[in-house]
Amino acid sequence: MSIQTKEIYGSRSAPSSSNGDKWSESLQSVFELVLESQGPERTARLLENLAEKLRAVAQSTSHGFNTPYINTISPERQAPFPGNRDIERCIKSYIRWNAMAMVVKANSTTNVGGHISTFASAATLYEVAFNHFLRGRTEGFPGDIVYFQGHAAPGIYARAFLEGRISERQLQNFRQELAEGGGLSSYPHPYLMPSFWQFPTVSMGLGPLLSLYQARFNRYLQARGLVKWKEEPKLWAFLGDGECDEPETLGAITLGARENLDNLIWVINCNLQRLDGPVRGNGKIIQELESVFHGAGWNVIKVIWGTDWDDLLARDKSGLLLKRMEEAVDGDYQKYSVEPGSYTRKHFFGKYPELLELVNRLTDDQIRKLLRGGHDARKMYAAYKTAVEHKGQPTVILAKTVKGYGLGEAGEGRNITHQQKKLNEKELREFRERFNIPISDDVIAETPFFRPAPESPETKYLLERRKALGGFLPERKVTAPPLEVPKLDTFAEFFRGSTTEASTTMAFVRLIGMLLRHKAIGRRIVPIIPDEARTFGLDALFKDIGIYSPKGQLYEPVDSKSLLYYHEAKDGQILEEGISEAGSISSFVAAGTSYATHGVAMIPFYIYYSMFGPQRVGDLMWAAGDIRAKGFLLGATAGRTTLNGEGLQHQDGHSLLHASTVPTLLAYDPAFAYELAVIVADGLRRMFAEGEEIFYYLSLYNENYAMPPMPAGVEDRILQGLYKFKPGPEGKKHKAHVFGSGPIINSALKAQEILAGRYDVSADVWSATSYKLLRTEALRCQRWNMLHPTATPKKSYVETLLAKEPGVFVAVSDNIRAVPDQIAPWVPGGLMTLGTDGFGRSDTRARLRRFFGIDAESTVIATLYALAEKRQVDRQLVEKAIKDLGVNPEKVQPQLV
Ligand SMILES: Cc1ncc(C[n+]2csc(CCOP(=O)(O)OP(=O)(O)O)c2C)c(N)n1
Ligand SMILES: [Mg+2]
Repeated sequence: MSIQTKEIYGSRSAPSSSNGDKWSESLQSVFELVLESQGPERTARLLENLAEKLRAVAQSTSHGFNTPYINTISPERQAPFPGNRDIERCIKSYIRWNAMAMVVKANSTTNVGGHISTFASAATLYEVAFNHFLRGRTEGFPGDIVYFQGHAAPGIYARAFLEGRISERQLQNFRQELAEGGGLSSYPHPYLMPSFWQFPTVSMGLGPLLSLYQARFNRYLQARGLVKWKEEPKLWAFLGDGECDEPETLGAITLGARENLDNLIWVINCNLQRLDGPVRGNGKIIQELESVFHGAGWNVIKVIWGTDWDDLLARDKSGLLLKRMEEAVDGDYQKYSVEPGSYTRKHFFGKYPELLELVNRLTDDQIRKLLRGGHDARKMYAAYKTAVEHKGQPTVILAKTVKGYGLGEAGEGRNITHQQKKLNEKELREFRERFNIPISDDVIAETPFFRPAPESPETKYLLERRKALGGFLPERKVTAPPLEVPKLDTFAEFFRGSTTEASTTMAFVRLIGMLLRHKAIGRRIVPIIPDEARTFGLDALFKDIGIYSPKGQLYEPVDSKSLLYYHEAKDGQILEEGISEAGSISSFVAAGTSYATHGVAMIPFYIYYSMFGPQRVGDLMWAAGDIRAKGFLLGATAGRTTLNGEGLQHQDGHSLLHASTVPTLLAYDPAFAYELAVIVADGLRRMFAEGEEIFYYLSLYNENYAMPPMPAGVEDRILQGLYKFKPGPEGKKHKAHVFGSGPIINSALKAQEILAGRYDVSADVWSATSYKLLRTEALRCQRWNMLHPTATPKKSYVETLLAKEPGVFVAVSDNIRAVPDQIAPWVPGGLMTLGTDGFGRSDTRARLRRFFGIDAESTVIATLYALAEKRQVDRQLVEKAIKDLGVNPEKVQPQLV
């Protein structure tokens, strides 16, 4: 109820202060009387009843978290616009034209698509920010961080073209990246344009979520003393109103208020439309978002009406104009943007005769041109200025615009506008006229680009503004110096092995403990955990390095007397994200790109339940690839049977396959502590010493077994994905090879004994650490051979390794068969694979492994069957083994359709 009461009344209908004081005093004394005689609960009820009655007569009254449907900043409080409006309008018009032209041009000869209407509605939002607020990187200042709305990319390119940073050729090749001379990516993709784009945004919802965690990560870096900036950079995220339907957009906004992220500004372009039609035709998206953000503790600035409306509102003494503004729904407002002014006069103002009077001095054309706030540079400037100065909360600016603004008949405000990619000649002429673009009739049909001369006032102004603000944006620069990563011998203890049983998760806990103590990189490690530190045995870190909290620890933790108490600290190193995998991976992205964003390399280790990895947040992992994030993803409690009691929704046997689909992600499935250490050590070297922009996925398991010492000389092979771990005995009649991964290598080792002891088969056991890497290397060779058919063919690592190995090949792991199947085409004589296809269920490991057919006995049967298929043993032998080993041939099949 109390939200911004002053603003609610603005300067128009507020009672005069002396009268107001009298009324206030009288109400206060009545209130005190009631409170005293009736008690607080009854008083509250009475007041609520009265408020209800008030709402019934005055719709403008604030209720819940909403304020009236007018600008938050009243004209008196509006900061004056400091720029040259005429020049800025000119620049903006040229950018509008080029942004439209690049899409139209590209689609005149191709079908590559593109968007015109998103930027058309957002041009003022961007231009005011570019000319007055967004700061580039300078000495001692990393630059503001800006998330550009993906579909507005043409506008950002068009500006870079005017700035002279993008050539005409590139503009011409928008969405034709493989064309001669190179082209421009459809949307912001740092992977594709690594010196331009910094943050991928186009998968709706990811940009806002990433920006929240990035804002918090900026604070973390400062709190830990890893950066010292002259000023704190701001984070700006430009979003669509439709984008706010994504749970990722709004799902984490309380973080912003909880951690007082006043470095964060979201600008939501409320053009009232998404792709198919209105965002909230029957309601008001701005009001809906206002209440959500207010409720979440954000500072909300609504920019609904342009300057032309100030006078109308000021003259409306009856409050009817506001009433009418609140009555009309977004579907109506969309219609007003499409229809002529006469329609708005009749249907909007015409509802109340007093309102008709209010606009009787305006022509229909003037009514049609009454600007919405998001198209008015003065209103946007004031909103931005208030936002950057606001303390203690993040700010969201809700700016009302028209989708496809300026397209006229070709799409302005129309439901089809999002998909509009072509303009006919008449429409092009209208566009040119409306925005005053100096392009003559004879060439207009070709939609030529327009760039004012370098010495023109527009170019000078534009460049001078960027210079004053520190340089161009967006721009991605990698300046972080390489880190002194630990040498391989640092990990010697892992190479010696141990007879004490341990899991690879436990090995990882030891490993990260060691890295955290490492002189050169210890402080750069960022452990990220979604509420599972205790599950993985990482709670020991709480006390040692602390959990980051901007408030420190305001309470005495219940376990303060214990050794491993829950320790929050202002300079804590752990990011404990609570139960949010999406938030955690966002932190991973922020930390993993710090080398580019801030010039300070950080090393994130994000450890989580592997089931809630790519399956849950795969799109964010894909974005982590696009943004060139570095670091380690650790899918712990992996394995559909190794995590045995948790059942169907927890038991993961397919993340490695998901992970294999991300091009820059190296996916490993280590079996032993030494493999883990070799992979992590090499990852550190490649990413942080050599500067490779890749990241790692490692499965970690919770099954304990003795960790063997590392065989000599296998380091490179561990990294390449496959090596012989334990050869089978000599002097047997038959030969086989079993590839094992993770803890299931123990099935392979036990099968090796049974095969030798009972069936006269010598089986070599191999450790398969990465089917993905084996496959991609083989694919590279295959492609080269195909395209160089007469040259000496290249042989892949896996072919070379297996070429001289006689016998059959079997692979067994705790993953679905498609994981090892990845290398089948290159295995001599084919690969027989065993795996955990189907839903998991709760039971003992032994029973589950029998059920899925990945235990030692099942591996023996599969090996004998593979030999029988090659006619090397009798089929009867397989049948005998099935009986001998007590495997029920009619056992239930995991359901597969
Ligand atoms: C996750 C995801 N789902 C769907 C899309 C397809 N899509 C692209 S733009 C768009 C509509 C966007 O509307 P809005 O956020 O209001 O942006 P506007 O163009 O109106 O500014 C949709 C559905 C997408 N890019 N990402
Ligand atoms: Mg929209």
